Amino acid sequence: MKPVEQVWSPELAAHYESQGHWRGETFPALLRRWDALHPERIAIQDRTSAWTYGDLADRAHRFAAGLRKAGLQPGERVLVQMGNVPEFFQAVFGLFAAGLIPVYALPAHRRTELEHLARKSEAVGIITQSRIAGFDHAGLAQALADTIPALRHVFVADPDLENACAEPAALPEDPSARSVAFLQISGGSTGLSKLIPRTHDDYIYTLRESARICGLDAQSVYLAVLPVAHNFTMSSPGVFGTLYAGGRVVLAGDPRPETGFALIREHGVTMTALVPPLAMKWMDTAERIGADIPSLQVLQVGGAKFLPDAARRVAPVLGCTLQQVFGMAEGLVNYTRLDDDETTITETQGRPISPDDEILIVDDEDTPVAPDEAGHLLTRGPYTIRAYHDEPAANARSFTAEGFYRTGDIVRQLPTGHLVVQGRATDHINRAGEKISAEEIEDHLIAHPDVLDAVVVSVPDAQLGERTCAFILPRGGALEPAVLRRWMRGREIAAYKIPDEMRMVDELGTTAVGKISRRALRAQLQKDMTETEATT
Ligand code: OOB
Repeated sequence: MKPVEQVWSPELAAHYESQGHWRGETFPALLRRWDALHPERIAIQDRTSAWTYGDLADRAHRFAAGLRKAGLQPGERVLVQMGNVPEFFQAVFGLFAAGLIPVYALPAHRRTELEHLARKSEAVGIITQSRIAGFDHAGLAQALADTIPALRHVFVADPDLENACAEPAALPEDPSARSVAFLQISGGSTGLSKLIPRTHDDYIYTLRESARICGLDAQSVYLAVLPVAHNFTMSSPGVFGTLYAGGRVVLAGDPRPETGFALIREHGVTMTALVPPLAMKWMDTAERIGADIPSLQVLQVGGAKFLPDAARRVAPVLGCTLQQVFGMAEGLVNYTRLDDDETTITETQGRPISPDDEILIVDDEDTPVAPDEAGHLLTRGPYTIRAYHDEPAANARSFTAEGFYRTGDIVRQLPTGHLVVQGRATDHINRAGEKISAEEIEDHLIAHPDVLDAVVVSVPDAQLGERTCAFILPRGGALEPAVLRRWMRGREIAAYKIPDEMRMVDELGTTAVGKISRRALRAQLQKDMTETEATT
């Protein structure tokens, strides 16, 4: 099995340590500390259950003992595909306590994505629920285990994880804080998702600082609306940051505004986080039927660009402070600060967490642009990865020789350090915060026997921010979009990846599409589509 690791240069690592960013804390140690300090306090709640920090520790440790008893060994990887349920935390902290490495899949993922993640991480097991939003996840997990010999263990958390627990037993020693705690997944602009190894030291640093920047303390109540496995909901400050601060996490079963408003009222929620399309839906509903959510102090919006006009509505309509969050699973997270002036809050995407986040804004030749000019955002710092797991080619493309991560985002920086996101240089579609690789979808379309070629682009969309449009060059004869839609469903991919629009064309501008010309072609089609949109 390939080791997972994340290595910074010795000089930078020493610096991050000397600055007190990396403090040698680990997730299993955090759980024991919370249990020792405030076992009676409520940690996690949903519609039907409320777990104290003591309950969480007890359940996680018994699950860890069960994992050990089942024969799983420290350092092995386990996929976790769960919705916003308390058992997610039992699963993940149980894995940490047993020295295992969670790989976070999203609930929307289907066989194709899971199989890729399982193979790439060499996972030995999967933890899932029997159903999420009506889909048979237990069946899928079993089918995966039947096809991938290394994937030997299937744990289904229904009605709970008790069947997989054992009496507390000796657990392995805590891992090094420099070791990898888990694997997040990249939105991915080329092909399939890549695995992002995050260490205990680097991730816990973001929790500590995010909780401080966002004003969290033991009185804070955070409502998780977006999937908890996503980096935004997990750590900015998200569910883990809230637990780090000793606060309470409330889990929403669905993202509807009615559900959210009811949970905020019922539990006295002080903070929640949404992607822009959801934030707009919540504001529209609040204007229509009222929200009555006086406890809500901060609404975070991130994952995709929140336009200033919409941002300006948050405070008057929802009666809370807006915080914009511009982050990435690879590391760098920017926040507008709660005491920034209104223009900064509504017109920028915030500034970095750390004084040691290095920001470079460069032109196509990697030369720094003039101050306030837009360019490619490159970054390096105490919690931004230096490499994806087992991706030599992508690593060579995505990181500079000095270890800066090429984010693919086009930004400009104000004299205050705040960043304004202007757009994106890489070929992914940001559909309501879900990132879709154009190339991945093209590959699925081109696999159809009647498709000669396909190019996928994003189109501005009032609701979603961006939607996906596929230009299809059929091999000959008529090809119905409905046929291709069925084909795409048959590929067993996340539903959000199926193109919103399919346009059959007689030509795609150039036929012998190599990598370079395909990019040019995408750019051209993108431009044509955007101009058509603007005039209709
Ligand atoms: C978050 O993480 P990912 O990994 O799903 O996506 C990262 C990409 C960024 O590179 C950028 O293209 C886009 O999502 N993005 C934004 C944005 N926040 C993310 N674009 C414009 N404005 C924003 N506010 O999406 C993520 C991770 C942690 C915290 C927040 C978001």
